[in-house]
Amino acid sequence: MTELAAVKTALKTQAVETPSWAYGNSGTRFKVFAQQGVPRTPQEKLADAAQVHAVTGVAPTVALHIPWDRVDDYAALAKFARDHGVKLGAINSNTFQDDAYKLGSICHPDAAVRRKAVDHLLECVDIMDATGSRDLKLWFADGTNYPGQDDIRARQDRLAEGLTEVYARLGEGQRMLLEYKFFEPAFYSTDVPDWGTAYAHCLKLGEKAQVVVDTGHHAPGTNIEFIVATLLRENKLGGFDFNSRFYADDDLMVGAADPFQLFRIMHEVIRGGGLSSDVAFMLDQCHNIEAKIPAIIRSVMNVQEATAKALLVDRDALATAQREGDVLAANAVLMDAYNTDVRPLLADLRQDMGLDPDPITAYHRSGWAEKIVAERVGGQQAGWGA
Ligand code: PSV
Ligand code: MN
Ligand code: MN
Repeated sequence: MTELAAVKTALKTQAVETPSWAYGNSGTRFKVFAQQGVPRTPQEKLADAAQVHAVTGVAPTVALHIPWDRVDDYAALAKFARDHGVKLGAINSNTFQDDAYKLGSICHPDAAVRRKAVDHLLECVDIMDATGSRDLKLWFADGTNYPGQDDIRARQDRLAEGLTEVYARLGEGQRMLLEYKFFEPAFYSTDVPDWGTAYAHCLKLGEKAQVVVDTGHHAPGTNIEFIVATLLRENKLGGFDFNSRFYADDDLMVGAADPFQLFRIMHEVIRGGGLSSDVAFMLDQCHNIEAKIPAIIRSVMNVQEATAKALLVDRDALATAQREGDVLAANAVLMDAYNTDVRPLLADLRQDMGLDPDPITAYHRSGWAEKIVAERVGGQQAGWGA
């Protein structure tokens, strides 16, 4: 196999999961700009996600968020997805939108609130059983706003206790993915603020507990690829929530703010096991001012471009330069790959897969955007920015 053929083969195995909430209306705490044609039901979100998969060929699963995507029959929803050519992916829990969670959820000082939160997480595992989903994705908004507000060490004990109960409920082949975020909505202390805290909990819990790296959840200047390399080395990287940020948790299209960072991350993924490992490539984005489906298509393409460039790194030349201590040559090997225009390669790949080489144009040509504007009135808010 030629080198390019090998790169294409690898790219065909990549799967990018899109989030149901990215299809709905979203905004900031200042304003939600409603768009026409956005989905009103989980089924309509899946139908939109199916369009993204239809034109990219690499977005076969959709993450759900409970209760935003609550339905009576999850097995039926999974069948609906399959009938539309996609599958249900990670189940995202929500322990942040109820009044009861003002002082936290799983770390709350009151045992009754902790019970409510853990029961919700257990319900999410029930849903996974019905949908056939592998991953339970946990992000906790828990933390404190003022020094002394609560005992930050006791909160870690409560976190461990709750996670242990949920971990015990996981079935064969199911995983718990623990996401960290350094601040917000809590401003003084956050209960899972960084990869070290997430890693420590996952390590104690066992093999089925893995860390999720949301690319928007770090302080400016953080070397995210180092975290990725370390977690992969420890076999503890469960997946990514991809998005990009200029300032904080902006949830912009992945690769928009810093495509070079995305390349460096993908380089470490390839270095650490490649695309066939159990790392879930998920998007976690909100499209506040741009059209949603094209933005998600663009995001999937951005992930593919960064991946293609990472696959093009001349690993032998890099290893030689590194061994010889040739700093400039080593850096040049990486930059050569990064500076390669991989768009023709990806266009070829899509043609090989029986797709239009240009997914965005193909989507616009499909007439889907006009159809949903005509058919859907009163679209749903994703849950954010109310
Ligand atoms: C909040 O920061 C957040 O963006 C987390 O990244 C979660 O993954 C997501 O919401 C969905 O709950
Ligand atoms: Mn996230
Ligand atoms: Mn986030």
